Amino acid sequence: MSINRLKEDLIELGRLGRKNQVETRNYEDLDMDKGLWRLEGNEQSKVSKDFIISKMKEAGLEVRFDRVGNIFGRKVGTDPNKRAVMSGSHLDSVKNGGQFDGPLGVISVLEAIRIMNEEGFQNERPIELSIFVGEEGSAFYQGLIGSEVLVGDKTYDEVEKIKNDEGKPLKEVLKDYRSDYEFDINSVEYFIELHPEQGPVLYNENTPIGIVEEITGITWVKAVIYGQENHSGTTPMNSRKDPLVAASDVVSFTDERVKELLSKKGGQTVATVGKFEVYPSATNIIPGEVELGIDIRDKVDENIKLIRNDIIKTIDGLESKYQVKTQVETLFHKPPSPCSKEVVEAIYKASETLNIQTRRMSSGAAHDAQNIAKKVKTAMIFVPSVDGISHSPFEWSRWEDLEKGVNVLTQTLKNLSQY
Ligand code: HGY
Ligand code: MN
Ligand code: MN
Ligand code: MN
Repeated sequence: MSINRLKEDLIELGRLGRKNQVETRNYEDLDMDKGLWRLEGNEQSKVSKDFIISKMKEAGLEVRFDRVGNIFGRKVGTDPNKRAVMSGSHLDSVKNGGQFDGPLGVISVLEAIRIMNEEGFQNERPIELSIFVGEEGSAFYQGLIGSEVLVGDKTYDEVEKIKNDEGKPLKEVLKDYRSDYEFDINSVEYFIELHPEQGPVLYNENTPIGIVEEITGITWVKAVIYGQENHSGTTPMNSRKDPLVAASDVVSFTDERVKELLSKKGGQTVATVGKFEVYPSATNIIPGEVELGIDIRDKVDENIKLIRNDIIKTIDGLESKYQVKTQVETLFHKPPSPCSKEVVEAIYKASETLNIQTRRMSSGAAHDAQNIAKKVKTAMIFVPSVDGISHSPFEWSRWEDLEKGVNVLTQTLKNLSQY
């Protein structure tokens, strides 16, 4: 396998995903201005999709788009009656994100297929490369929407209508990268996603490969707090309706409540107020409204619901405390998702064949794989994230780790395509 070809493709995708198209080849040349802004429908997203589609065609894949812009590339097998082995990830990034979260799981499958082509490997099952739309929720605010449609958690009709920040529906935003085709998940037997761990475990242990047995549960809550926009100089403190003071209660409550739960029960609950938008945001104006995006995760679904309900209660209590109005919406909820033992063992066997050290683990990040796992035997392969950093311009994985990841993925796909 040629790590250089994989490396060139990943670097080119990284270049296409940045605002000013700068190139980043090594960890040393990263800085805060070099994040990716590949949001569904923007220019970076379009040129990146064009790049990938041309590479998929070069590799001889039949490329198809479905109704919500998921992209599929099929390598036909010698036995078309057998259900496919699917592998893939997402291309979209978070705002100012890293260059491996998503694209690694796409380019790695492309590279595996190119290797099979060069070796003349005859896969019995079809091999399906999948690129899921809108995984990060950075353009359409709800995450994992492309893979949700494939397993029926949302319908094609619902997702086509989801609006972006400009109020445009997905169907319009992605009109050049969609068709009326609906993908049938029952045509798939196995699914694997190769992904950076996005946490510190593998890197700190210096273990090259993680085999994911379980993926975290996750819920996103959107809250808007409406106050009374007013003059900062002429409005006495006791007659204000300040949504920003009210919103700051939510931030400190979220942090304190999770730490209290952890001190009582231990575990790995996390909660983050990652989105905090003040309107109109000027030094001499008491804000009119504040929008919060709250992300809650745990391997235990009950804990997610407990924290979410307590946060919602706190938000409801703001109305009397600060004379503000509030609106709260749970955008989506995914329970913790176990992976398939059969696929976990298949990844382990492939790693043993290649004499590559592995460890089993759970995922703190959410993934399309947790949706697909509802209908298809699924597992994930992790590679180390340098310093455990992700969702940041400083996200990085070492090329020698990626080489091992792609080799394990290739061997696993070969094995599963012959079962
Ligand atoms: O948010 C996540 O965990 C994933 O990276 N979308
Ligand atoms: Mn991500
Ligand atoms: Mn990801
Ligand atoms: Mn993912």
